[in-house]
Amino acid sequence: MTDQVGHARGILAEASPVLVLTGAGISADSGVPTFRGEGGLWREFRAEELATPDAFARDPRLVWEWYEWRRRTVAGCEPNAAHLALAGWQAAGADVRIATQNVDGLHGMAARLTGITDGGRLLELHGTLFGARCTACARRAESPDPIDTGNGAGLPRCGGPEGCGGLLRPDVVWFGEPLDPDVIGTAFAWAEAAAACLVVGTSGIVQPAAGLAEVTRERGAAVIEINPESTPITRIATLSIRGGAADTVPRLIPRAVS
Ligand code: BV8
Ligand code: ZN
Repeated sequence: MTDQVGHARGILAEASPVLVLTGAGISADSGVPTFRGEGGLWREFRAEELATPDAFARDPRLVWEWYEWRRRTVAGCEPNAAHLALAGWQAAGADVRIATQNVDGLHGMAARLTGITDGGRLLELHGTLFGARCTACARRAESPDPIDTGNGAGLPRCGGPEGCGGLLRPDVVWFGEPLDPDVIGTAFAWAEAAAACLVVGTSGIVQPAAGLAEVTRERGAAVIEINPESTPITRIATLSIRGGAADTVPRLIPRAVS
């Protein structure tokens, strides 16, 4: 793996801009359960069964309980060496643009810890666990206080002076819902412009996010994958390195900035 890491570091040192596409695997080393690995289950449900508008319409309390559990789980987690290495690379002035599928906020936390204030080169493609929005008037709200799911009445409602009293939902993109057109539009523009795409910790299953790496590849640029397992992205990767994010990503950052 060492010569692959050296080769990948060489490619990334020459490439600008670089698109970094991350998935749940980059946060696994921070203790955040992945979707499809062990621990990705919650009670007996799978993410695809709960992260949908139908599931929320059917049982908003169950879905809020799941998001509450995930928010509590993530609240105790810190960015790991992979998140911090990517933020450090950006802070050192490299044109590195991060598109994450994760809703755990760890990239944003790493940026703040690294002194990055503009946050402008981070797209949270699927929203955030730490926000909510009104199902009636679409107003965004801070993540609600712990949800009293003892009874339906305890579910978070659209409040405040302009509040309409509508039921709040987690501010994430569910399966079957379109991504924010500005967010995914920018992400595909980043993929088109990228001289290399670094893909870290994604099973490459969820679209349209996983398609970003293919766009970069189709433009003839390099795709470098970091994952302990092979994925559908492996077959298009210039280099696919079997390794964990926290251990491998810091070794990829060009020497000049690491
Ligand atoms: C949409 C937010 C259309 C919620 C999530 C083709 C084109 C377009 C759409 C589709 C399509 N085919 C199918 C679809 C529909 C669907 C889809 O992709 N389904 C999949 C299951 C086949 N896509 C959608 O529904 C999207 N919407 O297309 O809308 C539309 C247009 C107009 C009008 C109406 C509709 C919306 C998708 C977004 C869903 N929301 N999350 C929440 O989080 O609660 S997706 C969810 O999965 C998470 O965001 C997660 O990040 C994401 C992807 O999973 P991964 O991040 O890859 O995580 P996973 O656990 O799978 O893998 C972890 C990897 O890490 C593994 O490979 C493992 O080996 C590795 N790993 C483990 N440890 C480490 C590690 N790697 C490194 N280091 C380690 N230590
Ligand atoms: Zn409202």
